[in-house]
Amino acid sequence: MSARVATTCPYCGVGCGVLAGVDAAGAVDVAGDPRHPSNRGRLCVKGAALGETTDLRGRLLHPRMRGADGGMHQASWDAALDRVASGFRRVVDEHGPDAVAFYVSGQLLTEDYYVVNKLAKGYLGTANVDTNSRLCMSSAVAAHRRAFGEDLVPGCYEDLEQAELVVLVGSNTAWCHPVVFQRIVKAREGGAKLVAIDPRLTATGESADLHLPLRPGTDAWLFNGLLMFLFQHGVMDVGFVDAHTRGLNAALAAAGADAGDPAQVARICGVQLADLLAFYRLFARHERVVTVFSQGVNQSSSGTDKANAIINCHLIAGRLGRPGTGPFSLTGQPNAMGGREVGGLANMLAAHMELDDPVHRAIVQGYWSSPRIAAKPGLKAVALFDAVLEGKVRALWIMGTNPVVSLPDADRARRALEGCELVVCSDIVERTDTTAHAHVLLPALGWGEKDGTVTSSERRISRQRPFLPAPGEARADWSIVCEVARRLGFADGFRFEGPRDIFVEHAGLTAWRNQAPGGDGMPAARRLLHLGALASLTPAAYDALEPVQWPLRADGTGTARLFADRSFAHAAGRARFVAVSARAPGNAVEREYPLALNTGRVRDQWHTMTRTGKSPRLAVYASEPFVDMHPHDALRSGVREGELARVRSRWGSMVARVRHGGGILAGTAFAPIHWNGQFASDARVGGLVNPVLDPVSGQPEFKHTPVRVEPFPVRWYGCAFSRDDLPAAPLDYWTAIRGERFLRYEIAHREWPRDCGAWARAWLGAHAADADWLEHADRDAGVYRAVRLAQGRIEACVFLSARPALPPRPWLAGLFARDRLEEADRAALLAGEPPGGDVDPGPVVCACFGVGRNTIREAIRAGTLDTPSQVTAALRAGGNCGSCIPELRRLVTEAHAGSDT
Ligand SMILES: Nc1nc2c(c(=O)[nH]1)N[C@H]1C(S)=C(S)[C@@H](COP(=O)(O)OP(=O)(O)OC[C@H]3O[C@@H](n4cnc5c(=O)[nH]c(N)nc54)[C@H](O)[C@@H]3O)O[C@H]1N2
Ligand SMILES: Nc1nc2c(c(=O)[nH]1)N[C@H]1C(S)=C(S)[C@@H](COP(=O)(O)OP(=O)(O)OC[C@H]3O[C@@H](n4cnc5c(=O)[nH]c(N)nc54)[C@H](O)[C@@H]3O)O[C@H]1N2
Ligand code: SF4
Ligand SMILES: [Mo]
Repeated sequence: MSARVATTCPYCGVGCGVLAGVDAAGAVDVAGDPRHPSNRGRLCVKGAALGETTDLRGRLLHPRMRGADGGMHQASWDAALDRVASGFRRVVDEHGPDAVAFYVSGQLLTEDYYVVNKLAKGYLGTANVDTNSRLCMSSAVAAHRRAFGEDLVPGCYEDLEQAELVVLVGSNTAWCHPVVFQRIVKAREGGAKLVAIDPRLTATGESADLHLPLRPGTDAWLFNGLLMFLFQHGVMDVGFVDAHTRGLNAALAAAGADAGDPAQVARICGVQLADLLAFYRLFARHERVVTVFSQGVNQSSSGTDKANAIINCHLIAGRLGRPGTGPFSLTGQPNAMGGREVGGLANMLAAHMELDDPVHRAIVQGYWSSPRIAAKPGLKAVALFDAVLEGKVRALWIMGTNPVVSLPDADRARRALEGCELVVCSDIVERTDTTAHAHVLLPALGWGEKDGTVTSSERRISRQRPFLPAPGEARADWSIVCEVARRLGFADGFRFEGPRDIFVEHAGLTAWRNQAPGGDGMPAARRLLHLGALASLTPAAYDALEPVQWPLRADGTGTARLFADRSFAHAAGRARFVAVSARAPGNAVEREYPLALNTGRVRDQWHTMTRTGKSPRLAVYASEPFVDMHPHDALRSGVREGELARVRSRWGSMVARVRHGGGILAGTAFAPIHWNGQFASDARVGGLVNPVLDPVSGQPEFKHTPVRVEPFPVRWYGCAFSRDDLPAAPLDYWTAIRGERFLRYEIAHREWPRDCGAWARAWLGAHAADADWLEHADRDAGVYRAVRLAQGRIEACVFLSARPALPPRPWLAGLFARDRLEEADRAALLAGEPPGGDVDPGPVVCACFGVGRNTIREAIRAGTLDTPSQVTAALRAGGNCGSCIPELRRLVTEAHAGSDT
């Protein structure tokens, strides 16, 4: 085992420290870093499975370029970089700098982000640099700037442990920020109260003391109502409001217009008045309150207003800047914050300076000594792709994001790329729905190979350090950008030898003419973002950098909480209340599209699955795209649980498996964001999402699209397992996901194959010389089963049935672990059910130890277990990352409810 390197998890914004290394057999081994303050040794299941995602299968290892024949061919770095540089140069010369654009990602490192932003804004002279953070955090950014004068997250994770009340708004923390959630759960065990505000009853809501299943999009009424309630009940820090804020009266007037009466608010939000008042009273009664919010707030056409409505409630009560208090925007991506710090958004400059402020522009341009500086905001993500479609942007460089999957109205985004003159993609994976449209593909270093820094939700800068060699010809994102900058004639601004050189330049800019307290008093622009103490880091000190929260003091120590001094970044140092007029989502449901589609995440996948899709452990929890519906809506739509359905909006459609049990309100539906053309026939939810935007932030309304659900009639359903990838088959429905020793396919088709046997043999490759083929066909009963063996070992199997009932997949998966199948197994396979003694463990609940739902139910029943921790003691389930503890709790509760009746 090589020495383990301390690095940071590349997934969510919690920013957990990871110790990673390579063992003697070459396998990557990861563990939580007990010294890292964000996680103290814990990892969620995604972090724990990182070692299963670093292999080179599917990696982009060499530059590739589209040739005259339309195909992609391997190219040298020189040729690829020249093509990018000459393409950008030509477009700028002919059409001006705003005809080129960069679309980047909160998964880039701060150093990568910094050089892209510098190249675009300081050298090419365009602010057309936007990022997937537009889809993620931009409403929170805008709300922070309106309230505090700068994009500042006031608190830290410790506040969650010190709070008496934690309110989670539009945040499925249990699944999306699991390690932070573990800290919240611990606080709750210590007596803190937990309220979840989410139209769905998620694993997060199930762990809460109170769940408010509000009507989608109505948060602004709820928090305007809370503001009025606090004011009416005298829950106000008068001294603070008078001395340190502005705008309360206007905010009260706006809130009072339609949220002055809790009964009316309860009606609008669709919640019980008693529950609403219970929440308001909890908030009023507890001094130490943290309100955590994420995409249920941000991804809305009133996202910025919703966030400000939340912040208003903290301002009136003076609850921020002190331990256990504050509004807390949880960031999604590992470096959403770092990107914001370097100004990687089309409407910002760098180091928290504003594009539209001439003083700020002069400061940045002076520091860079750059030939120019963009003077007007660039295009925000959705508008950027519109401009590509309209031919206004002619060269686009996409880095570390997969917009053909993740943008709203994603089919339109795809059309935009199809018609674009020059599409450059830097990625780690060769085949994605986006790279399919590239003219130049540039291989980037991935996690474990790349080197730099990221900033977590609590403003904590941590190092990502390499522990794997650079594969193939892959290069760091920052160095690719610098190479292109040099070829564009900008060598002077991009002479960086390594990420440390970039980091110190960035840190220097944060301090440059920054009149923060303790500054040098020169005429300047005051920003709280201050990393001056890191601006002279030596290479060795950069390598050894310990996690630290900005702003940094001169001695290099960090700051856990902002605003302890009650001083804000607005002129005059006052925070601002924002007058919020609540409004409904951009598109209302209507007769033709009667359901509001909500989209979001599942526990064990990350975004478009290019990495988590490789991990067998992460595949078991949710292995197929689905649409969660209320049973009444399913009945009305003519679809049934377990069958397939088409979900259709005015923008597009997808096909997914119907599910119940997602804790969903009647009139709404939920679909995960993860599946795409690489993993399923037709399950890219972005294709249906309405391109409605928040007018302030430009963030899309991903959580509310009017849709209808239609039956997707098929003649047969099937599943197949195979050790080797099976060739693409012309099926009406397929999904593919990787297991431990196999690929698993779920399939369905409108017609029975004319000759099932011939079809199955061809698909599973049964013509192979040593193939040993077993089959059972009963056309009248509508079943067909076949197994391919080699030397007694199962190689592949397929099951077709007129009904969606097929053999338990965990049983089939287990057979692939054996070297030989017994006679009983063969017979069972042909019978389509496990041999008598085998109990179906059920769908996997604990992915770390592979424990199934049936196994857990049985253990609860047999052992009369009462708590999740007893289940853990009995079965280990829940004992590692803890991601499944909410589900264990539900199984215990269910079992007890069942035994009472
Ligand atoms: N497992 C996993 N974890 C992740 C990610 C991942 O892909 N997978 N991605 C990371 C990223 S980039 C992000 S941004 C975060 C996102 O983290 P979250 O924001 O927690 O995740 P989402 O599932 O997008 O949505 C959160 C919740 O908002 C609710 N919601 C929908 N509409 C409304 C509404 O009108 N009001 C309220 N109050 N709630 C509403 C949804 O029902 C959903 O449960 O997760 C990060 N962590
Ligand atoms: N309907 C709907 N859509 C959504 C959302 C939603 O809730 N609903 N959420 C939105 C949010 S919050 C987000 S953050 C986005 C996420 O959406 P995306 O950013 O599109 O999703 P990812 O799969 O994370 O894409 C990252 C890409 O970068 C590649 N990559 C990984 N590491 C590196 C690297 O080091 N360098 C480079 N160059 N490439 C790398 C990966 O292979 C992958 O192709 O989706 C948004 N879209
Ligand atoms: S909570 Fe999980 S995904 Fe997020 S940083 Fe920690 S280990 Fe990674
Ligand atoms: Mo995100």
